[in-house]
Amino acid sequence: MRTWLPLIAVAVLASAAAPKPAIQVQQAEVRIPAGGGTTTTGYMIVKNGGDRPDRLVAAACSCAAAVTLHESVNQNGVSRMLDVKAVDLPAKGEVSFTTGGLHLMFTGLKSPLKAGDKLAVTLSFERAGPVAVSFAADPMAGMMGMEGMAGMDMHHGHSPGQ
Ligand SMILES: [Cu+2]
Repeated sequence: MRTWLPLIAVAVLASAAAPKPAIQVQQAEVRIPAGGGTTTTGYMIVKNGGDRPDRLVAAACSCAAAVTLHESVNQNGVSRMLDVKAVDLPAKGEVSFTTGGLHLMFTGLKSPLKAGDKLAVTLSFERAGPVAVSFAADPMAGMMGMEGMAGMDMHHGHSPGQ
């Protein structure tokens, strides 16, 4: 009996390591810029259903020259945007990208957006790897949440960077 125990332990470890898709992205929207501008913002909710933390480290879209991770912060009453190197996703947790907080920054949009357009964005996660997400173009993107009416709101989840 005793000699079987190590084999059982190995079997349990192997099944626990089996991969499963952990990342889910919901309410992915990009705001249609006013006046045909070529810079805009994207919003979403990123859920990590996995047992281990992950990090969003990059975003890309063939629709734009660049997509970067940004966070709006309020410093001494002045709202400004900071580059974010990575966004931590706790195990079994979620992070919201909303107006006045974290967002994707699209620069150099290659064609004008209209309502109903879908942008194919690839999000890159440290652990989960690339995840393809369709962002819907909407003139009100990011404005439907609790903070939607307060563009200069004072509360934001955490300080930028590490
Ligand atoms: Cu920005």
